[in-house]
This record gives sequence, C-alpha cells and structure tokens, in this order.
Amino acid sequence: MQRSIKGSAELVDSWKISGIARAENGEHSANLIVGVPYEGGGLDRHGQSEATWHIRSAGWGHNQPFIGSNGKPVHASDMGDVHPLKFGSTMKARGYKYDRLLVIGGDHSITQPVVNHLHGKHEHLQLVVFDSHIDREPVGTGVNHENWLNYVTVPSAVIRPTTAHNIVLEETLTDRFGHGWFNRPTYISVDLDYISLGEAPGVGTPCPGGVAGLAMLEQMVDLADALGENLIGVDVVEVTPPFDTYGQTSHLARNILLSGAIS
Ligand SMILES: [Mn+2]
Repeated sequence: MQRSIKGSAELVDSWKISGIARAENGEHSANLIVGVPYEGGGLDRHGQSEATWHIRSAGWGHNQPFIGSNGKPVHASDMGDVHPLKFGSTMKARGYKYDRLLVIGGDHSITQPVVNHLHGKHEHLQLVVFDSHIDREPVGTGVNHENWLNYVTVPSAVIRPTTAHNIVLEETLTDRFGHGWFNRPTYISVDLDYISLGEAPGVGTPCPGGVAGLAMLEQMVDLADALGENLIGVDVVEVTPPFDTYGQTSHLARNILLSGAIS
C-alpha cells in the first residue's frame, strides 16, 4: 500500500512508502520513522540528501506490513522528513511518543542533532557507531560528516570493520561503557561505508575492506536482543543513491534499519 503525505513547512510533502502509515501528532508508535535528507557538502560524492526517498521506496514492491528480523510484523509510522536544525523543535512540537526511533539520513552529520535531542530525554544515553571512519576530524567550521562526533554530548564507541567480530564488539563496548553497558539507553548509528563496497557501493566515502551485509544484520539483531527496550534509536546514514547499483545500498540500509525495529 502506498500513501502520499501532505506535510508542513518542515516536512517533505510527496513521498511514499510501502505499508507505513503517517504518524499523527501526539500518537504513540512502536517504531517512529523520520527522514533527515541533509548533506552539508565536503564529500567527493554527492547525493546523500536523496537517500530518504530511495531507502523508503526500497520496500515499495514488497506489498506487506514490514517484517522484522524475528519474522513478526513491524508496526511503524512515518513522520516524513525534517531538517536537522529543526529536528528537536519539530519532535517537541508534534509530541510524538515512540518506543524506538528509526532515522533515515542524510550524511553522517545528521546523527549529532538526533543524539543530542535524545540525550535531553535520556540522561544516561550512549552511542554505538558502525563506521569505516572515526569522524573526529578537527572542529572549526561547524558540524560536518567528518567531525560530528566531537559535537555529540554522550559517550560513544566507534566500531570499525576490523573489530567486526561479535566477541570483539562486546569487548569494545564493555571497555568503552563498562560492564552492564546493555542496561543503559543506547542509540546505534550505521554508516553504510562500514559494509563491503561490493554490497554497498552507494556511499559518500568508499572504504575497501568493509564487512558483509549479513554480518552487519546479525550484529544489529544481537545488539537489539542484548539491549531490549534500552535500544531507543537507530539510524542509517551516508547512502548516496547516484553511486548505487540497482538500489542495493538503499535496500540494505532499509533492512539494517528494520532489523533494529521492535516487532
Ligand atoms: Mn561516518
């Protein structure tokens, strides 16, 4: 089923997604989807601002309620797209309540306003980033896709492809956050350049040596299991449709996002 959306000034007013209803102001969603189609420049490859449409429409032909990684339907609603600088104010104004926030980027800088907004709601929030890059370049010219982690107000752990194994993942999170890390509210950010270029060619800053898409999906499922209701948000960022092949990067991004959904 496809629905067209009439949005406000903040919302893009013409997108469609298979089986997902529009979020009404003030309603409760198990999974609230929001797009942040922003690119700040500074990348060799442009097009991250096109990704929200492509990732949503990657499910277009499925004609289903979305099915989560455990085979059960995912109940989700979609608030449309919002500018990163209006993220916090829009969320407050619309009064959405949700168990889990599913965020579609946008370049990686969009994670910063999302996480800082959530930090206002969850004092002990922590951030797990899957990325081939560290994203802590020097500051000075404002928040961008290479330095945004410097502007995040919560503790973070960056998981790079060399530390992809699940045991190493757990060790890394324990080192960074301490034992019992799964007992604190957590946000997961997935840069698609963490995935092997063969499976995810449509990214802003390609990096050879990424992990298999299946390994990423397994890590998401394991993390979601370990965290339970403490997993409060997931994003997929840096998808760059003009450099994609047959939409495969967008489709993988969609599946990663939904593997982090509550179902
Ligand atoms: Mn990144």
